Amino acid sequence: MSEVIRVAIQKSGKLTEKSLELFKHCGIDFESIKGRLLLKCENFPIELMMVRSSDIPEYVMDGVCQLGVLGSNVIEEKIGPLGNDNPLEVVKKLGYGRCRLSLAVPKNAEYKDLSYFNMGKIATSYPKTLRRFLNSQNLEADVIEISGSVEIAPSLQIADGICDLVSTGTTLFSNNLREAYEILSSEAVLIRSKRELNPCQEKTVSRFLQRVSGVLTARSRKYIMMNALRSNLDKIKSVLPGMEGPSIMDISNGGDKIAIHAVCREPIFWETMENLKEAGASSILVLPIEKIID
Ligand code: PRT
Repeated sequence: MSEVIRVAIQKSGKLTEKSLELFKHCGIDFESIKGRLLLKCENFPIELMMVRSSDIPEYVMDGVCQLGVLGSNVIEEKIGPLGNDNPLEVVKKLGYGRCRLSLAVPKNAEYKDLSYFNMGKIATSYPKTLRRFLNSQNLEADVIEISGSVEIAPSLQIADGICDLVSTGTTLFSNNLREAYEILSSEAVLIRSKRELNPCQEKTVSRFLQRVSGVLTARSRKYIMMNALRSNLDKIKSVLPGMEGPSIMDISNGGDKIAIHAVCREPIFWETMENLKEAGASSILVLPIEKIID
């Protein structure tokens, strides 16, 4: 029974670099052979299949791949909304590739609310998601399917608005458009089929997920070290929300001074460090954490 699992990721595009980086941080090394679409790994029972994002849902559903990394917007478009009826499930949100699918209108359009689109024309590369949204809002509009450069449609006067992915908003701005309504938000997710795998593959999936969780948890936490008088400990604890611990250590020849070490779940800003100093802490160090297994 094979324990090897195949994971589909985007071959080249907005999610590729961050996805490869995630595998690297999980300690999973792939042979790097330019142009090869199936990459083997020597230190983990995993193969990486480099494909187009839009093909990933099918590959995972058909069992060609056991896992896939893609934007959740692609699942919505290709298969349908996530939930009980969807044969795919999200096993981990990955926190990158964040964007939103939005309706946008020409900058000078008289847009007040969604009724602007009723009986109008909307250009999009996401026709299924858009039609579902229009139905849910009891709106009727002509959906014009365009596979790329959707932003140009209103200036060519073939549409009254568009429905496209937005991240920074720069593309809309440069095409004299403005965001009118967010239909859904998206980020990169790790998906699998709801069908059971063989027990050895299930074990590999669990091991892989543990590593991914370890990397993502570590990214959201920081390790903080400082010195202070023992009498200031309570004040210091009140400055640091989301602190686990802390560990308290005596400092040799430090008198009443102690060393305080803790893992923080919340961001530590310069203001937090200034407040710590005011509460009596000195030699404050904030360090990134590479991996965590709870
Ligand atoms: O792999 P395949 O060719 O099938 O997919 P693709 O052509 O959709 O690839 P790609 O690389 O464009 O997008 C891959 C995934 O990245 C998408 O499915 C989203 O989940 C995610 N993502 C995140 C984005 C964006 N941000 C994004 N800004 N995908 C596309 N864009 C485009 C958008 O379509 C528009 O043209 O960027 C433009 C807008 O960006 P801003 O920053 O100017 O607002």
